[in-house]
Amino acid sequence: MENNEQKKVVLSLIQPTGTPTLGNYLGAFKNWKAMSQEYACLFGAADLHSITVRTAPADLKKRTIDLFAILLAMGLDPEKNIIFCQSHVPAHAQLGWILDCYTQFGEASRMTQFKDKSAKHADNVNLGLFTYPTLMAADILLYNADYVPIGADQKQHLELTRDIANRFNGLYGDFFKVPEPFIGKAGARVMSLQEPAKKMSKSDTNQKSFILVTEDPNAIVKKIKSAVTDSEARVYYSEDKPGVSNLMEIYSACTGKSFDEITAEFEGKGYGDFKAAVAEAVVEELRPLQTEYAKLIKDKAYLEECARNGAEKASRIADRTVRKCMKKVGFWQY
Ligand code: ATP
Ligand code: LTN
Repeated sequence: MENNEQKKVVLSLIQPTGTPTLGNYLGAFKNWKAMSQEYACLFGAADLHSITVRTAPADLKKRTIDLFAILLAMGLDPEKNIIFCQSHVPAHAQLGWILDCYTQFGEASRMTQFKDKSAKHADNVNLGLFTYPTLMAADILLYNADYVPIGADQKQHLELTRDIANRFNGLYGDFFKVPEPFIGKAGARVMSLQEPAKKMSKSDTNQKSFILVTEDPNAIVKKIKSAVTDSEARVYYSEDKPGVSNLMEIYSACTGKSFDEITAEFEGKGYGDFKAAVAEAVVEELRPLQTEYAKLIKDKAYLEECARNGAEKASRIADRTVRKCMKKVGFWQY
């Protein structure tokens, strides 16, 4: 990581729970790419987090490698930034344990993600689900991150991270950097193509509701054609038209056009023309990523080399933090 000029540090991870969607891409990855030019960034796969929900071993491995390749394929530079896989850096689990001991049961019990996920996976309410946020706090605090790009659903976890950091600092003197959330600019919240009141999510059971970043262009066109709209056949942005507004958001995010420009472009035309244009914009937006991904995913040796480099660079920073933190707590060191 080039941090000679004391650039601010940005860290964000994503769970390898499935292939990323257009929502992940427009809502998170595009911001990551923009931030990677300006900040000292760490991005990667939160694979330790993803075993809080039962996953077949082969799936975990494939999804992690896929996600890693996608991060590289979208143009994140592994030389300029640190692109890594959480489980390759043991310091995450080490600091996670320490932070568990500075987090109250009551605090962790209040996390809405814990409540939601334990209801959803009632047959597997494991301790990892409960301590998920302290591992996430470790991810962030290990690298003294200044900014953490996250979706609104993760704000509560970031608040808890700040509380833990402040508590530790109160006990042992200023040690952890207290991070700020970075919520991406408006217009990047992509909704389900079938139920536009819900966000587009890779774990949705309805395949027609999402577009995967690696999806075949013909399938993208089909899914956008069958996206839910309304019967008015006029393209304008309105809360009463969630389906059309969502497609406008997508079109705007891919082309840079404003909503007014889009409305003008489709004045007097029906949804057929509009959907065809949205589909083409999405296909074009994803094309460079897909071309690069197709090359990278065949080159396991290169992916492994990048993962090893990323883990080494991350470990250098993270191991120092853990050592210093353990010293503060009073562990015997030699
Ligand atoms: P899951 O379905 O497993 O809950 P997800 O697809 O909802 O996953 P996350 O892995 O929780 O996505 O999120 C990773 C990042 O992508 C976060 O920064 C989140 O804000 C962003 N993101 C996810 N879905 C969308 C969306 N529909 N629109 C915009 N951003 C999104
Ligand atoms: N919980 C996050 C993924 C995540 C993360 C992090 C995000 C794990 N560790 C550290 C930011 C910083 C999610 O589900 N989106």
